Amino acid sequence: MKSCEVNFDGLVGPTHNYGGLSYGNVASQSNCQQSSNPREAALQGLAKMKALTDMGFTQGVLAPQERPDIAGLRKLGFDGTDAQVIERAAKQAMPLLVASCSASSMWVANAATVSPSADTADGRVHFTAANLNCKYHRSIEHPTTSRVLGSMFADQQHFAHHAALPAVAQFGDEGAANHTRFCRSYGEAGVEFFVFGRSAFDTRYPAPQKYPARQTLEASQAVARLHGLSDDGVVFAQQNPAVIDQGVFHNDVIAVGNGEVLFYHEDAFLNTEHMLSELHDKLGRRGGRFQAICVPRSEVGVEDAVRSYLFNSQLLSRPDGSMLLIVPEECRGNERVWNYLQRLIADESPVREVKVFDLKQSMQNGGGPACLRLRVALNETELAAVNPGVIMTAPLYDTLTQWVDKHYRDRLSENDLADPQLLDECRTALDELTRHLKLGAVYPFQIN
Ligand code: SUG
Repeated sequence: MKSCEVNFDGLVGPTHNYGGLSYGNVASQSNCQQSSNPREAALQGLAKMKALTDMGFTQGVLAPQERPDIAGLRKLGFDGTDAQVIERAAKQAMPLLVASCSASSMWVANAATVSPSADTADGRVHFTAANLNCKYHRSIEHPTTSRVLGSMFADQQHFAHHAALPAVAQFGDEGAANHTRFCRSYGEAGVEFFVFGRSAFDTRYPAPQKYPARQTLEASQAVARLHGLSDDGVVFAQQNPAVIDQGVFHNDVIAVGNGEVLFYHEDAFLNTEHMLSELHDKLGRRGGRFQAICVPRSEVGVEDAVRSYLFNSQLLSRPDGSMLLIVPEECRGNERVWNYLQRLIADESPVREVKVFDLKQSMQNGGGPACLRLRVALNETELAAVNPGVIMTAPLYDTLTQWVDKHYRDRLSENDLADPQLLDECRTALDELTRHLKLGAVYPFQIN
């Protein structure tokens, strides 16, 4: 049966802003309190989705979340009407209001970890929502994420959903941003590659000194167990703590994999040789030929990789077996990175083409092309079971761009977050969106 990988991109929400909320994420910190343009952000994301659809890839859309998160603010002791909750939070604890307004659910590589049916014991596609418990503004995403994913992948015969892991730092889980899958073809059993930043219980693993390691080994192991993956179908590897301290807060900032190929930076991992040989052997036992493309630090330093987001690219397989790399505009703006990319496609590498996208609004918060998408490998039957309302088409693209033009502001700064009108605008927009995407009631304001 035919299988493919579908990219579900996060639609940027109406409250997209620069809150400086992510310690350890260089872009988020350095753009703190700049004014944002939510409309442009959403349109940039939609343009990428449309371009991939036009290239023949199956593309989906993942809905944004209700912000400000009034229910969350109430749990923190702010009461009264919804407008009073916002007003009181703005007066007493502005950082909490800012965190409650974040549109961070757009980075859906962090929404969940997904294992395709070819890898799992019960032959279903498994999803575990990520607890994102390293940062408050991200830890509030998973309940709605679970409802949205449940509505998109509702058929229990094909899809299994697991709740987020326990919400403690020891099980810090950032979803697919620290997970890659290698396979000969999407429908065949593959090798799932889990990359963690530290161990919560085993002191033999080193940890970064400056910035947090968000993903733990124990969280990755729990996800692999929940999904029913076999030992010979998984590899666990540790991220190099030194690069976390240079701003590599997720593995997808320093490596990307697809098919039989791992594209990574020389400094990305610890014990790299051992890891590569394990990937080679395990994929080999599944009939695949593992290929590693290592970018040497002499050609691209970690700092250039973090600034340009070279590795936060989408590596996509084309029907002729060659690969396409989707990179952000910032790669073209960095001479060393751009020269490297020209050499890469001129070489005998599987990557034959590079396409550049302007995602500046998201990039300024540390989210590149790969952060904006959640990959789900599906066979034909499973694809047919996905809620068709979320699959990108030319008419849906038109509907969504008009919807953005109608509801989104083109400028948002911190003061605007205290405006109760913003909550009404967000709810009105999302209510309409659930009808466009045929999601049903998924938001707190629709349920309570
Ligand atoms: O979690 N930025 C996100 C960026 C996530 C990128 N995702 C992947 N690498 N897969 C984060 O750090 C910044 C929000 C702000 O500062 O307003 C933020 O949450």
